[in-house]
Amino acid sequence: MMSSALRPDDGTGPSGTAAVSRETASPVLPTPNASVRLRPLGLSGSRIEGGLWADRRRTNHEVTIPFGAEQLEAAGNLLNLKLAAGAGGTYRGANDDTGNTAPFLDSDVYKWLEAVGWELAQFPDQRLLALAEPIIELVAEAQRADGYVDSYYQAALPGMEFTNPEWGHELYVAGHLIQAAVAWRRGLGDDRLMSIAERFVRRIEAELGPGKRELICGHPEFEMALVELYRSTGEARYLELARTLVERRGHGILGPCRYGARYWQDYEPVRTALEPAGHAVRQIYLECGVVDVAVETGDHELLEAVVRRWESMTSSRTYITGSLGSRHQDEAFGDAFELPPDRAYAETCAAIGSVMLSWRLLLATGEVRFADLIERTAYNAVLPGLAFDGTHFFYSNPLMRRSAGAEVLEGPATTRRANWFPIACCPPNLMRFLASFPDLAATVSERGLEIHQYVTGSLDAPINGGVVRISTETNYPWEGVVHVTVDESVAEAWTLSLRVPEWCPRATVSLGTERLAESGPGTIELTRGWTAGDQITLEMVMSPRATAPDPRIDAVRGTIALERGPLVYAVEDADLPDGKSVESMEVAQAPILGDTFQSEPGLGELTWISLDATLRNDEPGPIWPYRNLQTGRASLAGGQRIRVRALPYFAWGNRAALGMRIWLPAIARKSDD
Ligand code: FUB
Ligand code: ZN
Repeated sequence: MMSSALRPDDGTGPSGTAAVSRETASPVLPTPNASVRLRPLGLSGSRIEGGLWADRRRTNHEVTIPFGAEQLEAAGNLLNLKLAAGAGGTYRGANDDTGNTAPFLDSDVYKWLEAVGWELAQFPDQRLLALAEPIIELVAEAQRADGYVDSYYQAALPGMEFTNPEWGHELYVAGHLIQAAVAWRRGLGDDRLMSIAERFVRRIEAELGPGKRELICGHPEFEMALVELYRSTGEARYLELARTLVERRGHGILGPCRYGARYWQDYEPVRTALEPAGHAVRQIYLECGVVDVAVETGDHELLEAVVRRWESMTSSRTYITGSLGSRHQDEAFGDAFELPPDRAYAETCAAIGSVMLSWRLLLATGEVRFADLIERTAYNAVLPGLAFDGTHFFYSNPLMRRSAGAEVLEGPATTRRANWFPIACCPPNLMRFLASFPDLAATVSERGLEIHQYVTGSLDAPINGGVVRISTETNYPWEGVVHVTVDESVAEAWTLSLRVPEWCPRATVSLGTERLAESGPGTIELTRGWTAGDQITLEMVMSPRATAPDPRIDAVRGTIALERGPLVYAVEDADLPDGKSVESMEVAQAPILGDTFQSEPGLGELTWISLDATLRNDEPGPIWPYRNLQTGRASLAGGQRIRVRALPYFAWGNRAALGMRIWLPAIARKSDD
């Protein structure tokens, strides 16, 4: 149940804001001419009303976003904009690992504003509006007469605008400003941020638009934002600028950096690059812009190039959680199959970017594999980033924490969840992700309505000139049963498409007592004349399973992971006998798995998986950790046999104990063990 503070939008918008005609409230809204198969329903057409996502989204609205405003104040992000607006003082910003002041603090303000825009579009709330109003005014005051607005260059490096395309992040910051502006326009009919954003883009165009200096930004982001600006304003020159920037990339425009040109994807044109490379968030955000340009210009070759890299990414550079980026040093994709669990960087933003990319590819192609990756990533790579209390975050999301590992207290590699980060980055990205998440649940097409993500909620879809209204009820992801009720339909037949996830061996669909279809992974399409009151039940077989990694992922060879439905599981020290560590745990290669739905203090209701495990009696002290197999035994097995329980990975790190692992060493039992 939504609390009383979260009442659905009554359509009037916040008082005192300039009303413009409303577009569909969606972050990605292809034009009618775009080459896409599916179209978003937007936040007024796709609503989440109960279950796990409703809970996390309520925490986001009531706790995380207000907390974010406090942190933006405390960390200096707002102060910097005040300096740009003429106040006295010194620019504040944490140093990055090169010792330079991070130049992109404004982007966190814009991500936060975007989150508020999408939230207010769904749930009018004077408290949130009152937090956002002065910040919007502050951005307006900070903007210079020539349209430029970037507090770093205004307050810390005046006169140096557009001199450091590699690290300056100016277009990255502008991209986030545009996305916030799009949220406030589409969600609320409020154009104040939009006019600021357009004036800034004109200033940027004058500097590096077509026929001007051949610049690109070291951090992609502006490209996808520009396409959205084109979609919202109808101004073709924004699309042309996005296309130009996409085509410029890959020709060595940016100077070399210590990690090489792959770091910022300037080593190979986007049409010919075969693999994802370099900094994960940069690569993923670039891909989003490339897809947007491709579908708006009908450039199939460009789209195919992205799909090719998506396939390379998913087949060899994606963690089981859906996370991306195995290298801390440069926050980068590693080599193929370089996926260490304990040293995983797996930035929350890279996972959010992965969802953003797969959503665009889903709209473009209609292929269910993209919705599958969205599901895996949303549950197992994005959700873990936010603690249940709503005020602690993970930036990096490793798949293992050592029980006695070194405590890192600050920065992206914090061992425990942190309140905030010196360079915030991921928390406000989580806020905007959760705020706009319902948009990902379903789409509409020429054929009918497609349901991609299973939630309790309701959908309104324009079909055959009328409106189809659907409500869905489910206890997903804990159970695989989804009830779909047609509340209102149109006279003509239309197709209801239901995704059968990649993890599901078998699903059936019934209408009342009549069995309509049965399927493995893929899509069940039901075409008929639907009438109000029709009740469809989708039943997906959901049981715990053990998963083995590809042997080429050397770091986890000889282990298994536990999964159930869309969720990846982990074992935490908190669930072992006192003093025992997940590091000494061994399980069978094909364990017998049980599952129980139960409530746990601090964690709420979760389905746990149980299995037998051995906790080895590891020798204490400095012994040689290798054994001669000619003289020793094949396994260290022997120790305490216990029944252990695993929890959904997204719930880890909410209790005091440190140790956690997803991949469990699996021992083939031999008679002499
Ligand atoms: O450079 C801006 C952001 O900071 C990147 O997207 C993140 O990876 C973090 O490094
Ligand atoms: Zn981040």
